[in-house]
Amino acid sequence: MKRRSFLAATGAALLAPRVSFASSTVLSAGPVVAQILPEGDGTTATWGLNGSTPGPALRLAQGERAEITFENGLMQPSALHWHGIRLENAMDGVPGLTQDAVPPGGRFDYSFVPPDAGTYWYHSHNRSWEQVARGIYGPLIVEETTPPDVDHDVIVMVDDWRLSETGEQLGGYDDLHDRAHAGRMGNYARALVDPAVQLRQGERVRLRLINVATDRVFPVQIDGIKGRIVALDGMPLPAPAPIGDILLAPAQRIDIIADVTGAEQLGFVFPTRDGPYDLGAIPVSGVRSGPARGDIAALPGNPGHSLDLEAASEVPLRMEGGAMGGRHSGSDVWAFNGVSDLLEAPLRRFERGETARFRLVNDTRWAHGIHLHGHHFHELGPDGAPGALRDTTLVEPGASIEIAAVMDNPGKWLLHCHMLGHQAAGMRTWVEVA
Ligand SMILES: [Cu+2]
Repeated sequence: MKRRSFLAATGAALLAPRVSFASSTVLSAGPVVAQILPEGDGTTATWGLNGSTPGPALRLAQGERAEITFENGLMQPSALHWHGIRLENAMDGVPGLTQDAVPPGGRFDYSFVPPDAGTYWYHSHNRSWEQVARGIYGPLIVEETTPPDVDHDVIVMVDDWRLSETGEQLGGYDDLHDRAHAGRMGNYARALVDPAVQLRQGERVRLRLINVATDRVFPVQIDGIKGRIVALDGMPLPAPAPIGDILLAPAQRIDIIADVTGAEQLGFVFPTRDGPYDLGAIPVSGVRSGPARGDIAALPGNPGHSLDLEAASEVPLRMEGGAMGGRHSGSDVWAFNGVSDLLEAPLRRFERGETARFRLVNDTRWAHGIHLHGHHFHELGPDGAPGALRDTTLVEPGASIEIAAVMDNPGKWLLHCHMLGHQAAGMRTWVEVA
């Protein structure tokens, strides 16, 4: 971390995703110029969608088909993945597994029905460690049929970039040293919020936090609110939970519903070893009038996650390699169960509807955020009881965790580390559902 970049962060203008309420839309990837550093400190020539990075916020209706045409105006092949959506396999956007990469100048028509309401995101899944770092991503919101009673619904994307003093992207996307450690870290971080959002004290707000960074695990502290966590990775909690210490692995999301208590701002802070780092803030002015609202209720649940843990198939998944991990095989410094990258055969084939119990063992010195495509899984507690539903789980160095999923979505699904540098260096495999 460059101290000066940290100090320079205060008071930056926030980038905003524009909103597209659409069942049919075009996402066009290409070069963009972004104001990532504070206004006046230089712009960043990078990549984005429809002229900006992040790309537009897509708001879809639960259970209704969305048609999204992807146009690739980049100089390298690309494809879009709809992270956390339990969709048809052919629409999952994984080159080499579910589709061919879209060549420069090419297009691909995505069409899917999102079964679950919640907070998701879309991002490139080709050379993702570079394309996501450069800005090929955006928020994907699936609206509840009856949304919760809030005054504001605010998307908050946390990201980091590796920038020069004048805003140029510093590259190094393929750096093997970064990959063998925690991944490629930026030296400048922001919480991206639509700058048009204005809050009043006492208003109720829904915050949809999304970690869109390629490799960084973000602890986030939110000042000026009192509320509850209502969903993780898009999936509602059965009962709202205290906010506590928020930790977001790459690709994870947290939905919070809270009342604004700050008189001047709602602030996002990244606690670091060097002290608190200001990620940005939403201004607060004035006070809401009217009667106080009631307790924060749970969001309506999403359909179908009945585990059969008794009959579950056990799948060991041991994370291996990395710096100080004793495994070096060319550019493949990471592995699952001794194997780097995808083999011809899947790690495991499941009957449709079978419950799978993955035993994740992190035998490395680094944290990994493990993501299963096409399904959500329950994190199992130490007693084996199913906990929260997630699509990405953070496994700390030396830790073990069991996750269990109903493998009910037919097709070929990637299972990988969402530290995108780790994925690029071998930490990925796939499973198949008949
Ligand atoms: Cu990893």
